Amino acid sequence: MANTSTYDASSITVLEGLEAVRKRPGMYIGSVSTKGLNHLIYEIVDNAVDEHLAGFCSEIRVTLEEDGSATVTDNGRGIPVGMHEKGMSAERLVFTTLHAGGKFDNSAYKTSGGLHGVGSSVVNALSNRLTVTVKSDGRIYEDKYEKGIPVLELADGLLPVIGRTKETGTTINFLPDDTIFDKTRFKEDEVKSRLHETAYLNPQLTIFYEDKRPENPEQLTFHEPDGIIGFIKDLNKSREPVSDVIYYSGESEGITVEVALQYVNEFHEDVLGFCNNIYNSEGGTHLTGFKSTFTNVINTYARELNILKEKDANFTGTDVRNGMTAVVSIKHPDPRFEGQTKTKLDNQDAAKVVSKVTGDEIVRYFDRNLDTLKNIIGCAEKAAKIRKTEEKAKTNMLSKQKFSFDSNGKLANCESRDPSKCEIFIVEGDSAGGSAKTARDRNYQAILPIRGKILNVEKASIDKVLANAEIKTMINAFGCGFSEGYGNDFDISKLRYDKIIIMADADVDGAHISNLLLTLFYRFMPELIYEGHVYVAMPPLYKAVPAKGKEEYLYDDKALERYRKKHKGSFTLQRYKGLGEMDAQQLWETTLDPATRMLKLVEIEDGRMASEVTELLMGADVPPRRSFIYDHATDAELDI
Ligand code: TSJ
Repeated sequence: MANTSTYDASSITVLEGLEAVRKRPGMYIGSVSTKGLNHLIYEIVDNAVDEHLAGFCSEIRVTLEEDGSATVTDNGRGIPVGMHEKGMSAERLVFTTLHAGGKFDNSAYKTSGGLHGVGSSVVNALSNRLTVTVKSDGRIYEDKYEKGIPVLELADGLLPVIGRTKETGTTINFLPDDTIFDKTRFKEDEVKSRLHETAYLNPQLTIFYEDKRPENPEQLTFHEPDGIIGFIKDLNKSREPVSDVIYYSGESEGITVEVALQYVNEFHEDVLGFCNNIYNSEGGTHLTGFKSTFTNVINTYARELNILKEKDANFTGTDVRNGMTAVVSIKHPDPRFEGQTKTKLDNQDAAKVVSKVTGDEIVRYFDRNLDTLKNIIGCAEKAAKIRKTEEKAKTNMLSKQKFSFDSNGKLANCESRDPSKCEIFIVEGDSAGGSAKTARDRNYQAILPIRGKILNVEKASIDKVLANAEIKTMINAFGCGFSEGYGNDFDISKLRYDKIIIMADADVDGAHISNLLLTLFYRFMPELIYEGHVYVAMPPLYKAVPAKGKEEYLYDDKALERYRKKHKGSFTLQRYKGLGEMDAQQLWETTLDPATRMLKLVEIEDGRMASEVTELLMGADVPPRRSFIYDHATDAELDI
């Protein structure tokens, strides 16, 4: 070895760190599904956003390359390439040590927003190859890694210079390790919506996105000078507004606060918290500060306006936020996080400051916009009325014993009582339900046919939801109860089926049914989704039977196109119009048999953008009436 320092103590720690990441990747990036894969890109991009926050970078480029790799470029100062302690360049430290932070953190903001924000070394460890290109001091430097290990031997720890330039910046190109990830194809829709969100949170930043992969080449620019106001408008674009977008900002104790909010005509709230541009999925002190002050302000006004009479109780926080979409974004010099996934902001001063800014600014706004205030109080009144009905309905129900177990409706249950082996198919339509009952393996597969369009739970109050026979049967069959804003009776440990599989046609109606069911689960049984129990079956569109060779199921028109290109000889093509038209044998092969079927695992993404992505699940062109679940449903995990 030319360089003896290769074997010193620091490189041993490096290898141990890499090994830990490769052994338990989920600990560092959440999962090895598509969600975890996309996370690699965000992990890298966040570094460039840091450089933007530090004031040195105005443009970021993200390219999904033809060879399956991703490239991220910024026009910042360039990662320092100079020699650091123990004969390692600063750049190598960034890419080989876990939690490389501190000295290389941009002083103003620590953005690492949780367990998963652990940085570039994790991406490096999980990549077959990774190339770093740094432009600084007139030179272009390059360094290369394979599975996290440096491939270049450096003389005196100095990076090779591969060219000259007047520009500065950093470029990372990496190819995810296919022995670690289930699938290594980045999902463009998620990447795009995350980048778009980053643009909303950083109104001075421009993000160029390019997909060079042959399936659907695309170039987009995300630049959102209206910031979180634009974010709110986008989140609400398929909802009916009840107010303008309200925006305020302020600063105190070195913490800056920005809030944008709007009311829409729906029975739910959507309040998102960000700290230093990182989404806090578990919320935290910034949100509690915002919520408590907002509730107090509205109650005070409601009494002043005599909408709440002396004898009336205050509106609850949930009442006040009925219909609210809000983004609370703060910048904090030293954020701390707690909670299961370390995404819950814990700084008490954040609550205080957000509360103060909200108190000052929202009162100023409402004093000048009385009509908006009255509309908002109207939303709270509606919510309070429903809450009171629900409370009554719930007490009644509890006394009547919530669900009788004889009323299992049309459920054809399975024989096994071992939940880890059992599956339940929720099947649209009686005829498909009938075939499914014949086709299934009754030992472990249960079938629950549902008819037509179930209730749209987004718009209905809980007593209506629970009066719906099909919903009742479902809740009853799953065995865990349900949860709602007022009290949580959901117990996932009682779940009777490991997999809950939605089975609907691959058309617009089917997509609608899936959407309604997912909305139901998301609202009343979200843990089912969070814990990875909910799937959507992907019935094939075609079966191709070649003159010789094996028949093949094709799941969409693109697959058919590929098949036509690949198979020169003659073949017959069978088209499935719907689940109802398949006989039991076909249904078994295409949709029920674990050996041949295709399932999509429904995941909730950290992303929360209502993007144009409504066709993710079914490939159908469905209007975006309620798109959040589809946005969150990542692509198929082939279940074989
Ligand atoms: F572009 C990118 F996303 F691929 C990317 C950019 C990926 C990674 C891992 C890092 C970066 C990056 C880092 N862009 N800019 C920087 N800046 C620094 O690391 C830097 C530069 C100069 C100084 C200084 O004090 O002079 C300090 C820092 C932290």
